[in-house]
Amino acid sequence: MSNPIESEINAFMDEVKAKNPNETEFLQSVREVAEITIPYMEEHPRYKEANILHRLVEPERVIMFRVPWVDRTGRIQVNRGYRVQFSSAIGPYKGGLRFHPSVNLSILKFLGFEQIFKNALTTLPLGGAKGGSDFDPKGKSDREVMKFCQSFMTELHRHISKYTDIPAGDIGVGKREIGYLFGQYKRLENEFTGVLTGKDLNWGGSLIRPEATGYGAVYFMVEMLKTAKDDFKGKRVAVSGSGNVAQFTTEKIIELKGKVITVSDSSGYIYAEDGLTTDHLKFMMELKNQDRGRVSEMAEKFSGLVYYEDEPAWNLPGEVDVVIPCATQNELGEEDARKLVEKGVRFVGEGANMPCTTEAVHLFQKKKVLFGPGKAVNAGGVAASGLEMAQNALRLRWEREKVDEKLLYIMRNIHAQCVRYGENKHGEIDYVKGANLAGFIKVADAMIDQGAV
Ligand code: NDP
Ligand code: 2IT
Repeated sequence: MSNPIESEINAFMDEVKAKNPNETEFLQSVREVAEITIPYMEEHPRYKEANILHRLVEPERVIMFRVPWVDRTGRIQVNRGYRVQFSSAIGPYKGGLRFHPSVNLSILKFLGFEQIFKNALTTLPLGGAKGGSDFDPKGKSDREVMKFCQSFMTELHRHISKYTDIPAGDIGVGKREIGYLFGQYKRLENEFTGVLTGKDLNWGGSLIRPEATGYGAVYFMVEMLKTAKDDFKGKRVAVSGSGNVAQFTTEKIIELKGKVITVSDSSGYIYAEDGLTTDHLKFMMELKNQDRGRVSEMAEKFSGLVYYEDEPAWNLPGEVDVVIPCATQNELGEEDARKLVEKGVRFVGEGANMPCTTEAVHLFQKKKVLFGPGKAVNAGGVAASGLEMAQNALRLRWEREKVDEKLLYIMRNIHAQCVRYGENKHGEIDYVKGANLAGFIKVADAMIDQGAV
């Protein structure tokens, strides 16, 4: 027989499942929040009386649209575009756009739902949203990407503004895509405003925004390691991915004298027994950002690097102290977690959104591995986006040091919130509980203040 709280969680999940059948990623992210907030609400009935959780899992608005565009051969292609405007309780909708063939409503709803709590943790006034398309920028020419972005924005522009909804990048959406999207918005609205973040420095971007998610993740992990009276020096760190988040996570760890022993892409992973050097990283950044190549080319260029085709980084040979998955959702499962525990991992931080499956998270926690969830660990990116919005509103640009200092302060504050709401009487920190509760309370209080809207 399950206890009454468990029954309540299961009954709630059954309801959400009935309304959102087949949305596995969305249901996974909702369950994590429900498991933590439903017991809390037993002791704080005002949230239950206001029916907060049922209201929160219903997006304020979902926009889904056709995106037709003409490819280089003259053929008319069509993709599906989305924007999930999840919650505006504490600020205008804010969150990235993802262009990847795997994009569907479930994935964008999970990302939008996560974004609500993440944005609340930053302490900035930002609501939660996510959007994107099943368009695949891989193998497309710059012109094709431009055509697609222009068509995407031709529909999206009527649903966003600097006061309503401020998109940014995510997987497959970087500086190039943000440029084309911004250009089309400006043309349609005849307005030069900070409606997107992640802009280039020349036209309204912020210093440190490109670095912010990776740097922020490492700033958070530094605080986590401190709770165990430890630091990054000499640590063997397994990173996955080789995109924006992986690149700047790697850069900061090298600066702190840690050893990044793996990076990857969807084709395989690179193993660096002695840790990646700044030369390796520079090559990887050019390879990924300009040439749009594959990590396998790193092993062709440098003799000390080994490439493993079709394998996740978690298969790495040798020992590991810290794991920071920075690629995509559910890339690290229970079996991977078990192997990593055997190899000695003590600290895990999600650079990506929900890269660890529920079972993997539970295993890490059972084995007393300190585990930081994405909504806390990777919040530095959206935090710097919030700082970009502030600079746009003030019509000025802050120095690199100033933005970096604010980012560090925000990440330390997020860590402190996790400790405040997640520490038990033995001094053990449950970061999943801490991050979810801290984010939930802020949003729930705002919803109560604003009434049934
Ligand atoms: P990029 O597009 O820059 O890089 C994505 C990386 O992940 C690439 O190495 C890519 O490999 C790999 N990847 C993507 N999809 C898959 C897949 N299905 N299987 C295996 N590997 C995959 O994206 P970002 O670095 O910006 O984003 C990475 C993660 O971080 C995402 O979860 C994103 O939501 C999250 N995030 C990003 C933030 C940001 O500011 N950019 C902020 C907070 C979180 P390949 O080249 O082979 O596709
Ligand atoms: O997942 C995320 O937090 C992002 N992709 C960044 C969102 C943003 O608005 O900067």
